[in-house]
Amino acid sequence: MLNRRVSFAVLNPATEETIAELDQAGVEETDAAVARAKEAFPAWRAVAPADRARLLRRLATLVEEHGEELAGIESRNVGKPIGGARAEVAMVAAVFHFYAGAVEKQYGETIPVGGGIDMTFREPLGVVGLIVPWNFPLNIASWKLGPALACANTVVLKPAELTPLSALRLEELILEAGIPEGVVNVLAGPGRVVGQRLVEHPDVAKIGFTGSTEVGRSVMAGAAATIKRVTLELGGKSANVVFADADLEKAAAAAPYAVFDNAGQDCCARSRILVQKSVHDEFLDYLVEATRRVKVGDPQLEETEMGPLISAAHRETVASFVDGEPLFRGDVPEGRGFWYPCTIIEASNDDRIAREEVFGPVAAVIPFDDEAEAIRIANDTPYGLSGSIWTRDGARALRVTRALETGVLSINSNSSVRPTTPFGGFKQSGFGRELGMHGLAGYSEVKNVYYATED
Ligand code: TXE
Repeated sequence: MLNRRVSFAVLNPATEETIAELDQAGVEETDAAVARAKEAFPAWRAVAPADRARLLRRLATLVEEHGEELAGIESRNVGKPIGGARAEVAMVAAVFHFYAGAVEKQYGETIPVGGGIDMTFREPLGVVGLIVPWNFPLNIASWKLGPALACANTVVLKPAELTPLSALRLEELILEAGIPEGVVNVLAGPGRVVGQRLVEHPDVAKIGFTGSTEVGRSVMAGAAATIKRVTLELGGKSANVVFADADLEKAAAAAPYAVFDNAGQDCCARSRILVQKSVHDEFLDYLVEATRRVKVGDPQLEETEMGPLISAAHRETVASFVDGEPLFRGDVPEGRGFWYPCTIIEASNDDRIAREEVFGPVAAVIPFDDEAEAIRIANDTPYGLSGSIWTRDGARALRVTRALETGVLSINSNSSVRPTTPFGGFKQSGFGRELGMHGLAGYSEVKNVYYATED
């Protein structure tokens, strides 16, 4: 049989132009990448912690030095506003800085036992497969790469087919930083080929996955055959709970950005806005006004706050959630690009719009009577990733915080993600934690050692 090169086009979703043509990796390339990572593992694991920290620090600095270039790639490939892309690249550097610092702080324990000394070590897993989505390509890659490398694993990284460019550039910077060849291998190829092969491969010890709950399920099922470790960061349908005693103007000014940032293609999107009935109309007025001000347009302009969706197919999916006349529909640029307007819909928590992850700029506003009902509605979802509570009552904030079934919460804020704090889901939003010191636990194994000291 002839060996045929298969290539695929990478688009700019704001212009629909092809910005790259890449060779598509298949099973053979995946096996070769895993073999390279396996070969590189013993030497990488033997690098002294201080030296590994220095290499990660150098990578963080290179990301900073190439910040403008990387932000440009991400903006063109994902359709992200350039300002947001810059902030994301700054976070990538911060994540590598954090994990550079963490390399030498993974202490073991000594545990009191009779007859000897008991101690624990943190050991690397070996080759890990990292599968990342298209919404925050470089950012989410760094959340997995940072701890994986800090714990001395080697890596095969598979970016999403739609957005492989920033990861391919990062691979070059990784080599430039002095991280040895074979330690990180980036493969651009389809999920059901490259991703699935990584999941099945007997030499891959763990899969770090971010993506849809549906594919997450198949990753988990596929991992069972080789008892692979998995970390799954999946979809969300998070609640933004606004109580009558909140600073309504502040809550309404923030709410659009909790749904429409990244054109709603954000697993943390607070796409169910729960509003207490006594302030419902007042809040909606503020919300519509604030949403009207969201600047949608050319991602290359500094002032732009929202760009297009990732693809024509995804726009169709998003549109399928909206029937009838919404409460509010914003404007989008005319002409080419996969645009979809900011949309606000009044809904009940039983409606499809409130049950499924839309992954687009569509917010569902749902009224509630009191605290108990707010908690019941917020938890009435298979997901549990993020959420916000808006109230001036501190005791209520803490009561509701404890009652909500979600991995990440913010009080009087939209903020979910920081390099230093744990991130991950409850329920069908996945399991395992990324970022902060918690992120390290997913990339190492605890070894317990007993040393007999008595004859
Ligand atoms: O995700 P997929 P898609 C949600 C969001 C979105 C929907 C579909 O609701 O609309 O998922 O997006 C790889 N074995 N999220 O289709 O398919 C794939 O190549 C192994 C939420 O892009 O889950 C890509 O690299 N890997 C989310 C990655 O999995 C496979 C982010 C994610 O793609 C595979 C993205 C397979 N069988 C989408 N099939 C979040 N939590 O942020 C695909 N992949």
